Amino acid sequence: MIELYTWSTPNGRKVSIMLEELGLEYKVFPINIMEDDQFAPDFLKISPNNKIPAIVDTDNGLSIMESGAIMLYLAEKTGRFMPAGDEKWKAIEWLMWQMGGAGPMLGQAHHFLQFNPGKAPYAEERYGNEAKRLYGVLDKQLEEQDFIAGEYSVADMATWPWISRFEWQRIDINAFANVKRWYVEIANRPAVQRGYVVPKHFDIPMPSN
Ligand SMILES: N[C@@H](CCC(=O)N[C@@H](CS)C(=O)NCC(=O)O)C(=O)O
Repeated sequence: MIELYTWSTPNGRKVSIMLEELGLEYKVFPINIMEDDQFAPDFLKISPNNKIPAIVDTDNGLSIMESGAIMLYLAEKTGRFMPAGDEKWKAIEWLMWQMGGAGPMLGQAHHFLQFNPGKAPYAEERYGNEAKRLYGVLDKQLEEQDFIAGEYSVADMATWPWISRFEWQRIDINAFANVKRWYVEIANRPAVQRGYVVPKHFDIPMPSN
C-alpha cells in the first residue's frame, strides 16, 4: 500500500491523481502546510525538504519526496503511464520541464499575482509574462498530438494540476486553444476528479466558454 502525505496543492494533486489513475490502494495523511505540519520531525524523516508530497511504499518501506521522483517510481512499479521507446524520453523531458520550469515559475506567479498584488510590480510583470510564455510552449507541444508525450502519461499528470490554477496566473485559457482542449479532456477523467479533491474538496476550475 502507498501512504500519501499531501495537501490540496498542484504538487500534491499530481500524486493523488496518478494513484487514482493507477487504482492503487493508498492511505492519505493530510499535511496542512498552512499550519506548518510540514516541519514536524516525523514528517521531515520522509520529506527532509519540508514539502509535500511524499510517499511511503509499505510493500518495501521506501519513502520518497519530490513529486517527479514519486511519479517515476509509481510508473516503474506498475509499468503504466510511461510510454515505450523514444516517447519515454519525451515523457521524461516534459516531466522535467514541469518540475524545473513550469511549476517553479507558475508558483512565483501565484505568490506575486494572486497573494501579494501591488507589492512588487516588476515581479508581477516578470512572472505574469513567464506564465504566458509557458502556456505558449505547452500550446505548441499540444498542436499536433492529444497529450504532451503522445499518449496520456506522467507528463500530463504532472502539468495539468498547475494549469488548473490558470485563474491565479491571470491566464486567459481561451487564448491557448490546444491547452484548453487538453485541459478540459483531462478534467473530465473520473480518476482526475477523484484525485483533485484529496485531501480537501475544491471544484475543478473550468474555462468560461
Ligand atoms: N519540487 C517539489 C516542490 C514541492 C512543494 O513546493 N510543495 C509545497 C506545496 S505545493 C510545500 O509543501 N510548501 C510548504 C513549504 O514550502 O513550507 C515537488 O515537486 O514535490
